Parts: sequence; structure tokens; C-alpha cells
Amino acid sequence: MSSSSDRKLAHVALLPSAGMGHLTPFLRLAASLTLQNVNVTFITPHPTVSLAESQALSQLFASFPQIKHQQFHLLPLDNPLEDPFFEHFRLIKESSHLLSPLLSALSPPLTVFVTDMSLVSAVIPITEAISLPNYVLFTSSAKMLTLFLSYPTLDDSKAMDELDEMDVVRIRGLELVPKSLIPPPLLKKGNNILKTCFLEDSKKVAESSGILVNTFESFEQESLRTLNDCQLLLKRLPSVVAIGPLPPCDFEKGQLQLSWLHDQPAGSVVYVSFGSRTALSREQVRELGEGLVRSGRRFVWVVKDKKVDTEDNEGLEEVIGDELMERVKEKGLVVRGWLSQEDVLSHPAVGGFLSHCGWNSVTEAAWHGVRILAWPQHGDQKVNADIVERIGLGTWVKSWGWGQETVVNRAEIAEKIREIMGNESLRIQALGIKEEARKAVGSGGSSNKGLSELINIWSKF
Ligand code: UPG
Repeated sequence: MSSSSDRKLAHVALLPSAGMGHLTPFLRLAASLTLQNVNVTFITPHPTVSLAESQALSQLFASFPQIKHQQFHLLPLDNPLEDPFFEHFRLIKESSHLLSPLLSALSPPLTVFVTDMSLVSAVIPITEAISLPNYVLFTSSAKMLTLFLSYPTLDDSKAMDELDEMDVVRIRGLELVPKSLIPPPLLKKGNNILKTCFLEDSKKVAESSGILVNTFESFEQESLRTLNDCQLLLKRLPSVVAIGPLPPCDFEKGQLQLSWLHDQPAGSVVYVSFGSRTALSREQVRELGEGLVRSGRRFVWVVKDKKVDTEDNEGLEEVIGDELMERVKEKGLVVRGWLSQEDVLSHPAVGGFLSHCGWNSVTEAAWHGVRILAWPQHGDQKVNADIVERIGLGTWVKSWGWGQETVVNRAEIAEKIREIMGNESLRIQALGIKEEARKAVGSGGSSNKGLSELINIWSKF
């Protein structure tokens, strides 16, 4: 039997996709692998879309100098049409032929390549050609993975059109999700960038060597079981390994002193943020501000009305309006664009999170045991909000619909904030989930074992 000291070190290269929602789990995986003595090369598509991404990358390399950094220069972006983040997914794929020489030149030779799920169809042919095992990191929930994998079959199915919104979509006898949770672009006729990515990538993922998901067993037991006795695909699916919640790293802590938070009573503050790439309409921003004031609760509010942070150049007063700004400041801390979420969620004063349910936000709330008031905006977020509600981490006001569908009014926002902040049983449940989350990645926990077994396998390649 070989001891860990004479075991060959695996050399793993990681390639994330665009946006903080996709980058963050890769940063955490890189840190986690490095701490377990794996050689890591981090490949960064260049340029990044947002400032937040380039800052987070600098922090990773400053904190882990042993991680090798390799820039992957993308082809020039011509004719950007839709969402800048999705455009980048496409651009990384279109530039993927440039990866071959880059991967082959890495020294020592690579053992394994881990890529984002949105790049799979372009990357797998490249890794196959150089016989390099390719694992996929799925940055959303396991439930969303079931939808991702079955999407080509659903897209072919005429019966989808006949289903009512609340009807459950089934595939080969398996209940997937109510149709109402499916991201609207996936239901639209004709092409759009999300649909194209889903079709291309989900067909190809069965050819990967394995799928890693940033989730944990007790959080998504049913979906993980479904995935591992998989009837979702006609082809055999590689193993799906839960490795989460990937713990936040120290370098994610912000520079901003949250002295205001230090003065607030434990559990009294609601944190309001819609992630890194969701812009609310100006009208909705103001209604939300009025709702926060009317709730009578203390709050930390990250205001964002532009998708990409480089375009966030108006002052807070201009976005919120001077008069509302004055009232907001009496009860809360308001920040434009970006605040270290890790600093906020880990603070004892924070007791609730009004969240769009981006998957990182959900796993971070679980990690810190903070209850969620879900307000999904787009993409996978209704699927994730449904998980939050079912597991007892939070509540979801379904009538608020998708973002931009309606303007949710101040009175409703105030009422739901008061409700969630006063909900003692949710507070206790969230703390229980925190314990489960930490157990999963702690020594001997299910996700800890999952990742260690992978590292063991990789070191034998
Ligand atoms: N974050 C901060 N400060 C901010 C805003 C965000 O630290 O002011 C961090 C946050 O902690 C998280 C990440 O940025 O780690 C944001 O990720 P997430 O919560 O998943 O939201 P999005 O940025 O919206 O993520 C995209 C999709 C989302 C999807 C996710 C993972 O919008 O729907 O689940 O990617 O695939």
C-alpha cells in the first residue's frame, strides 16, 4: 500500500467561465486543492468581464503564491449582442482551440483538467485529443444539474407546450420540476444564448470523466440520488460528486470596515443583495428602498442597477434619490455595487438575507446559517429558491415572479421582511443547516470524502 508521502502529486488545471458566480467556486476549489497538496494551475480567460473578477483573482494569487497562473488570451469580441457574461461564455468557447498548446506546455504534465459546465462542448474535444481527463464543475445546484442534463430531451418534447405552468415536468417517469421554475429562455421558441449553451453542453457532459457539484448530501439528497442512478440520459453519466459547500476563503474578506454592523444587536440586520450580475430597474430599486425603510428593520443594502460593475458609475444619491437616501441612511448601511458578502454573512448582527438565490449566495447563507427571503430574478434562481424553501432555509414569495416581470411594491416588501426577520423557527432551522454544511466538508463528512477520493484517484493517473 502506498503512503501519502510517496504518492505522486496530481497536477490539476482549472478553467472557470465568466462572472463572479462562476469564478467564486473555482477560486474556492483551487484553495481547497492547494491546501491538500495538489499542484494547481489556474487558467484565467483574459480579459475578464467585471472588475470584481480581476480583483478576486489578484487576491487568490497573492494568498496562494504556490498556485500557478496561466492567462488564456481570448479572441477579440466582435459584435456583442446579448448579455456580456453570456457573450463571454461564447467567446471562451470560440477561443478554445488556443487552449491546446497552452495545456500541452504545462509542466509537470497535467493529470486532470476541471472546467466550468458552460464550456464543456468546446473543451471536451480538446482534452480528448490530448488524452487528458476532463472533469466538470457545475456551479449551480444538483437540482439544476438534473434539468441541465435532461434539457435536450425536454426541448425535443412537444408535450412541454401543453403543460400548464404548475404542471411538473417528467422525464422517463422521474419528476423534474414544475414548468414554472424553468428559466424562461429555455422555454422560448427559436434560439437564444442560454438555450444554445444548454443544448450544446448538456449533450457533451456525459463524455466528461466526472461532474463535481458545489452542494452537499443532506441539502440535496434526492437530486444527488437521482443523478447517481441516472435515468436522465440515454448515455451513461459519469459519477456526480458533491464537494460543497465550498467554504469561503479568507482572501474574500473585504477592505471596507463594517463598523456600522458592529454596533447592531445580534441577528437584527437584514442583508439585501442580488449577486454580481443582476441589475434591478430604477423603479424597483426605489420601491425596494421604500420597503426597507417601511419594514422598520435595520439593513445592509447593496444597490446595483447595472449588470457589469464597470458601468456602475452613478452615485448612490442619483440612483436612489436624495430624499429616500436620507431616510435609508437612518436605518441602514447602503453601498453601491459591491461589498464582501463573506464579511456581511459571517457577521453576528446579520439575521436575514433578501437574496436572488444565485447558487453561491444560497450555499453561503447555508454556511453561515442565515435565513433567506428568496426573490429569484432569472436563470436557475427559481429552482434554487425552491430548494431553499423545501429544506427550510427560507421562504419564497412566488407571486413576485421573475425579475423585471412586475414591480414589487414597498408594502409587500416591508411585510415579507418583517415576517422573515420575526420567524424564529426559520432562524433555528437555518442554524441546523449551518451545522450540516460544516459537517459535510469537515473531516469525514460526505463532501470531504468525495473530494479526497477524487484527489486519490487523480494521484494514480
Ligand atoms: N458577491 C459579493 N459581494 C457582492 C455581490 C456578490 O461578495 O456585492 C459574491 C457572493 O458572495 C457570491 C458571488 O459574488 O459568492 C455571486 O454569486 P451568486 O450568488 O451565485 O450570484 P450571481 O453573481 O448572480 O451568479 C451567477 C448566476 C446565478 C448562478 C451562479 C452560479 O446569476 O443564478 O446560480 O452564477 O452558477
